[in-house]
Amino acid sequence: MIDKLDAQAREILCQNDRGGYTVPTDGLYPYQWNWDSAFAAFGFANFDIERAWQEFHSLFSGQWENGMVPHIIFHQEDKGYFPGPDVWGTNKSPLSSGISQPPVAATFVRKIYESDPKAGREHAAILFEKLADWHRWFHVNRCETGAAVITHPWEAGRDNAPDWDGAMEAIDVSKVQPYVRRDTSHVDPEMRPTKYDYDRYISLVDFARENDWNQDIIRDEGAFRVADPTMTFILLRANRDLLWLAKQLNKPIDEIQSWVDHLETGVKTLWNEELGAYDSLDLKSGKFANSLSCASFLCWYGGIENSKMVEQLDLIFSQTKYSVPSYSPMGEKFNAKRYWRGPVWGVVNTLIGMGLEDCGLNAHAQRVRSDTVELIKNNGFAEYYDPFDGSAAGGGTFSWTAAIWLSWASPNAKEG
Ligand code: 9WN
Repeated sequence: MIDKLDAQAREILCQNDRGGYTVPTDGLYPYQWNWDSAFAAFGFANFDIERAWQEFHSLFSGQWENGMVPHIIFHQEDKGYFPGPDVWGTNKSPLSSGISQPPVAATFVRKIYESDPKAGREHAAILFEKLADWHRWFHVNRCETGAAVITHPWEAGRDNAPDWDGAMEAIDVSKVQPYVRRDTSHVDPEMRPTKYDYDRYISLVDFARENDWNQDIIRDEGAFRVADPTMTFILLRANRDLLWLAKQLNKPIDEIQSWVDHLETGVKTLWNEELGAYDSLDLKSGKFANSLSCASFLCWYGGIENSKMVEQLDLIFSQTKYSVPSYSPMGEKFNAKRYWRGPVWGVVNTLIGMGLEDCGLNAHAQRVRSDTVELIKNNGFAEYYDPFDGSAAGGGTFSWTAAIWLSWASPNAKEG
């Protein structure tokens, strides 16, 4: 059974390979997505390390002059996805979106390099400078209050999380032109964000495009600016791994160390005492979201230990058959099927599990891993899963779920 799943996972990655870059799944997501791609590389490294390195190089082919690495690279136009390159209007080559995504890449570059330093040294040296430029972009443009900030829900990779509900209310959608969504023709609309959400997603893109993606204008006048635990913990971890790479490659370390120090202090601004957890903070209103989400549990991945968060995780474990739900089942906005408002995501479980293990919380890490194994074994390589009955939701034959199976969840995984 396990060997069969390993073979299936490899087959999914190969099927979703478009020649040097991997699409998340055929149809629903026909382009290269940023953090999906880093996960795909982590999966490929299990059986084809050169292909893994190639995935990073194709991702960084989309890097902007200012260091930003876009969340989507539109290598080949495809009418099956909305919003396409014309809506983003970034005029970059290759065509790309104008926002970023959680920078898991440095962490997977490190892991893949460590698995075979000889094969990886040259690749890691090329990628090091690009990663540093990208992380610097976050620190210059997105870390003004200490924690890392997102300017669009898509940037956190948790599109319709309840975290953004408050901030979304304030977005003006009166100028949004009629549009046709494509996602709901691939997947049950009940499992996707609503039209209310999409109108706001597009309004934010329209504003940034009309202002030529100028980061100062987006910061000062944009309608959405939320300090987010996903971005903060992932960037903190990525900086720690970049620092490790710098030492291996005899590169300067002071600037990277200052980024680590900055975020170690910055995460404290995300502690919501009332909730007793790390939370998203709307910088426009100054209000916490009051959302206990899967991102709250990325603290260990960021290298931050917190005993209250262990209690919170124990409580979450007791609520559903499969953990970790993307939003607390005790929260009033919980929905077991709707995307980032309840379902379990294997990729986030991987990051949470890695963090727990790094911090010596082995029993908790084991629970997260075994739930992920059961979900995949019983329901296939889905985009996400219902936390109560485990049923598959969203897209199928999903690259990042196949990747984390191969490199983290499978009993045969190197990381396992
Ligand atoms: C928008 C590709 C991406 C993931 C995100 C996930 C979803 C896109 C969408 O799919 O977002 O970026 O159209 O719904 O939320 O995390 O990277 O798998």
